[in-house]
Amino acid sequence: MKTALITGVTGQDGSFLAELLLSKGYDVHGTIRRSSVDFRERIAHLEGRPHFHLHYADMGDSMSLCQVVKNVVPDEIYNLAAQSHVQVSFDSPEFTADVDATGVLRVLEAVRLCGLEKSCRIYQASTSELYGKVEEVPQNENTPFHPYSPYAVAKLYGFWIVKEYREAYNMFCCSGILFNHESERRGETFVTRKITLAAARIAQGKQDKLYLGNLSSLRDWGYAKDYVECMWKILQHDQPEDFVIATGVQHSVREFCYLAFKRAGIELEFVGEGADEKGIDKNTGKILVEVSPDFYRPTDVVNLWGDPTKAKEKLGWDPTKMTSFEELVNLMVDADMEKVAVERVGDHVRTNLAEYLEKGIVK
Ligand code: NAP
Ligand code: G4F
Repeated sequence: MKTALITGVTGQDGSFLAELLLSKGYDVHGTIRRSSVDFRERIAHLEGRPHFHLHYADMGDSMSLCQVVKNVVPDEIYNLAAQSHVQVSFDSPEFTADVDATGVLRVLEAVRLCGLEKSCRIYQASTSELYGKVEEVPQNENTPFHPYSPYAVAKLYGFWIVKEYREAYNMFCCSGILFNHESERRGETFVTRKITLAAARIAQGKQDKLYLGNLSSLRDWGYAKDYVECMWKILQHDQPEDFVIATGVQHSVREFCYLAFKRAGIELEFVGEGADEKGIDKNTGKILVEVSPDFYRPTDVVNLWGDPTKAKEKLGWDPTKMTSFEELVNLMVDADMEKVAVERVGDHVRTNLAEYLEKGIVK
């Protein structure tokens, strides 16, 4: 039985990866942070299961990381923990650097200090945000990086320190340069989930309007459950190498929005341009989507499009066999329609969140 350690197991990807590794017969250990709220929504169904264990550790705390690596003695580490929100990284740049850049170094050093550098394979959750202000489309492993946010700059350090430890110490450590991947478990302030939740709430009369930022931004969106399989494959490969994982297909935020509302039973028509653009309900003429500059970023990455040829050739990644864009939108909307249906009007946490999202108080 192999032993895996997942940092960030409570996150979207961590929860799917834990399920995958358990299904493959791994002993799975995950790190969690102390929180005043004990309910860990995405992994609640796994807690208490045999071969699933949780440990306290923080990416900002070397000692906690060393301790967990020493106690678990993992064969594989999946370093997923991060402050993962690009817009938040402009508000908390130092925290983001500490967790997303120095945190990676702390994990690598913990492995070395525990004497596991020959036996433990490490996956680093790298990102298409490294391409940032893109220098070519589509982007592959040879495309130059041009990070365009504090998040991306921090992740760039993570990418290079992993490469450095691979070359300097011959460690099996690799980066997956993953393009955006979403799911029904996606954090509620990422654009896709914000849209699917709002579409569900508006369709059910629980929200009036959705405010978004740049509707023309382009992303290569896939399904998170498909992508965690690639994380595992990267560590099973015979050589430690970095891989781009993407679908190879690009869509705009506007397109995502159109399809999500359609699935919720509302056909939108977009009129106007830039900050004046609006999404209007074709049936009622009501304005349901508006642009709010509150959601513009100081620098925005607007043209991500991945070329996963290397992963196709070496890992057998076949995006045509994976969840399509339309299927992804539909499964997210369907899950949120169910979730919203049982939201109580008197549930003040939920109600406030919807209101805050709508007014742009929370991004
Ligand atoms: P996510 O849902 O935001 O999960 C992030 C995880 O990191 C959570 O478990 C979070 O714990 C944990 N974390 C944050 N700060 C921490 C700290 N100081 N110490 C310990 N744990 C901490 O992110 P995701 O979408 O699953 O993404 C997983 C990884 O892939 C991230 O590194 C992200 O940057 C990267 N990535 C994501 C995508 C994507 O499209 N999803 C694409 C490329 C790369 P709490 O639950 O306690 O907050
Ligand atoms: O959903 P987003 O916040 O994701 P973003 O910035 O692409 O980052 C995600 O994917 C990265 C991989 O490329 C990960 F590394 C990262 O951890 C994270 O998972 O924004 C997508 C696009 C942006 O261009 C943003 O400007 O949507 C645009 N957008 C338009 N309106 C909005 C909004 N984004 C958010 N979050 N909220 C809006 O209202």
